[in-house]
Amino acid sequence: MNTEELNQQFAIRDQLRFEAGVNGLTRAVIHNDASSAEVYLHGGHITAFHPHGQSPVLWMSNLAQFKPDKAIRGGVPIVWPWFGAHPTDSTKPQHGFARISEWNVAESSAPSNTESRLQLRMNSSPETEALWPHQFELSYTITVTESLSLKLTTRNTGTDAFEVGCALHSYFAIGDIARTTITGLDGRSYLDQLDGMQNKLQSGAVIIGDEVDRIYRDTEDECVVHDKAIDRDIHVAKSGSRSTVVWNPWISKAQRMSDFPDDGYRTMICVETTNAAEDIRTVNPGESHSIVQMISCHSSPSKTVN
Ligand code: TA6
Repeated sequence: MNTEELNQQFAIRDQLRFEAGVNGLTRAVIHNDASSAEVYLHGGHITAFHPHGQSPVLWMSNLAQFKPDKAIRGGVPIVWPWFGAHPTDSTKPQHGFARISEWNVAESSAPSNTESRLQLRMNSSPETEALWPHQFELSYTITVTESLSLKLTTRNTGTDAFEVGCALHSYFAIGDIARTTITGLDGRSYLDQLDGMQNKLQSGAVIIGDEVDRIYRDTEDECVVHDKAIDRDIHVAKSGSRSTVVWNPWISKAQRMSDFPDDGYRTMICVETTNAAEDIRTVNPGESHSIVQMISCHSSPSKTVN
């Protein structure tokens, strides 16, 4: 559908419309009395979430390439149906193909002037089956209020069970990585992707002073990104997931990524709601699995209220 047809069928007066975004890629622009947001149909990719009165919650690379065969750098990439490299074929796209596919609009609604909902959908096709030989319907429900709720549902529409790894790979905007900590993972074990997937134990808050790439295991807990530089706490709650990934590329990896500014590591942190490592899920024929991430902002308690 072109933007005119999308607006005829799904636009919501004063809350939701479609337009040509960067490089002409179609995006939904959401603006209600609570927040604003942007969602590209390319990759089903949220590129902005901005509660009124707050600074942007999601980090976006100023070098992001809005190209059909490339994932957008920043925002919330959808990693699906495998996390990381394909388990047996390294020629297949890193982090699966959902984030480099064109999604369709299934529904839009505005339950109130402070709540906007958009559902995107992606179905299996000959192209997807060439990469991953299963039939599926993938739906993504985005609910924008003063918080952001993301629900990714995998339905097996085929006749054989399949395994899915996935992530809502959220990039959060912070004032300064040196003044940021992450709580909610104390006492959890994690696989260190930078040290041969060694199993290690988290003690206390996560402090970032170098490249970090960890799959935290067996946790359903909410994480909080404490951003002391701007006195903000970003709460990342979840369901349908028992693994959480924390990633910051730090200096040298940032320099190696062409779509990532060299100093970008200072103002971003990824806290990802995942089904990764041993948390991948089996979906039987006719059944579904949903993974949900709920993002909300609060002024940090240390902020003096006057
Ligand atoms: O989620 C962490 C991670 O798997 C890292 O290893 C790093 O590769 C990051 O994802 C970004 O991956 P991408 O394919 O988007 O460059």
